[in-house]
Amino acid sequence: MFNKILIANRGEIALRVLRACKELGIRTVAVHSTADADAMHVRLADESVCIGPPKASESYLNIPQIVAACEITGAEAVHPGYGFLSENARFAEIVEAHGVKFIGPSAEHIRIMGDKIEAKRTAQRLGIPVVPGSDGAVETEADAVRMAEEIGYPVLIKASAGGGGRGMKVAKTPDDLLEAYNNARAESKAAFGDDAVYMEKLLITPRHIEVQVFGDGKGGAIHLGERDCSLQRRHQKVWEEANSPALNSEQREKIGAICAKAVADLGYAGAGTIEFLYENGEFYFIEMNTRLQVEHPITEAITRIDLVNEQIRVAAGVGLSVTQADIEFKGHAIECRINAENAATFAPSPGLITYYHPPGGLGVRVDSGVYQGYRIPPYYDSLIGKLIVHGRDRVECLMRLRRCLDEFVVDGIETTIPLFRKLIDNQDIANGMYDIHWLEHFLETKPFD
Ligand code: MV4
Repeated sequence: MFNKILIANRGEIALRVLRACKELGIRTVAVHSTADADAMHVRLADESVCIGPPKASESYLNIPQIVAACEITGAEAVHPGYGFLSENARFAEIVEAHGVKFIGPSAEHIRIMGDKIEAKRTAQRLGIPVVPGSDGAVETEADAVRMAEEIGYPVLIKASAGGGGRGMKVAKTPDDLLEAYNNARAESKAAFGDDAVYMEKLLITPRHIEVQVFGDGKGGAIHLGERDCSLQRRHQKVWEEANSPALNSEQREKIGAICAKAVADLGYAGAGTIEFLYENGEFYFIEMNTRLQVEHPITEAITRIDLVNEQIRVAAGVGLSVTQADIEFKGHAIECRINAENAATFAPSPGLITYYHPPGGLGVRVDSGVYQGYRIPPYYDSLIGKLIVHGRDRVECLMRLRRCLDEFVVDGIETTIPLFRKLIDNQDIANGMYDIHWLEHFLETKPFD
């Protein structure tokens, strides 16, 4: 096992990783920008290194500084958390070239999944069901026209270098096609320096369901069920559930087994998430994430498996602590993302937390790096914490979540907690009846007016 791990991240996820390290008896190195000198992950780490000014491009994304911090402290491995350098294949390569283990999959697997055309081709080859669409890139207008006729309108043009919704264009009819196609290419070129695009059938009212997988890097793999992340706003997840209210255990085992087999055949190492759109009982692969995800705690809640512990075990070469047969899905979990934002407008609201009282009790987890007297810096993502609630079933989980939202006090800044108090009173939410567009429609009803 490693003696010392450097955590190349900040905020709640740096703390999350630090906790897993402590439980394994591994010493921790925090890195931080000058804006984060007072952060909880820095306070709790055994050592810390300041790696630059507030701007992420000069600190948390600064590869030479992070590699230098590894060398100075003698860290044997780097955990990248999520965001920042977590899906940067070059970072994984550079770290390993310096004799430091990257806690995550191989640079090659990161690279494949970062190229959305390559990712989809790989998924299909591995037996994962994909959205009907072009076989690879659509290289000319003539090909676009031919493909769209074959697929059937409406179609969606996606950037191969995109992901997370960036650079997507809809063509409802043949009249829209060339504009959508050329705009997608131009925007992709401008945003990513790559104009490769591909085409898919547009699914109208799907859910977003993702399967948590884990590869041992030696041809073995498991799945840990799915998460329903349909409640999003502008491609930002707001509320996630495990299990999905839309699936039964038969469907869960079936898609889970497909994903685990694919990941095993790929020789994948570490945590991964296979994202699907789900409509009319069918799964359609869209992307694979090669990192730990924000919403991983709901999977931990229903499986009682520490995913960061497993990531570290796999990276250290000691293998997973569980087999597929050991994994049971118990009860229901929901995560609410607490952002430092106005709940109605989503305007960022950094600043001083003057009072802080998180909820507690049975089945309640709050992952956050904030504390009373902490000043949220304005430079980073507005996620300041996550409320994760577990119950024996979905009804108990919802009742417990309502209680927790009543208890949660964060003063001095605005947060998204009031939005969750609206959602918990909604009948569609109570029934688990929502798709990827539900939240945006709900917000159009002006719930705070
Ligand atoms: C789609 C789609 C409909 N049809 N693909 C958006 C983010 C990216 N990961 C994939 N996305 C979508 N791909 C086809 N063929 C609709 C979306 C989409 C979406 C997906 C998941 C969660 C929220 C979403 C919101 C709008 C659009």
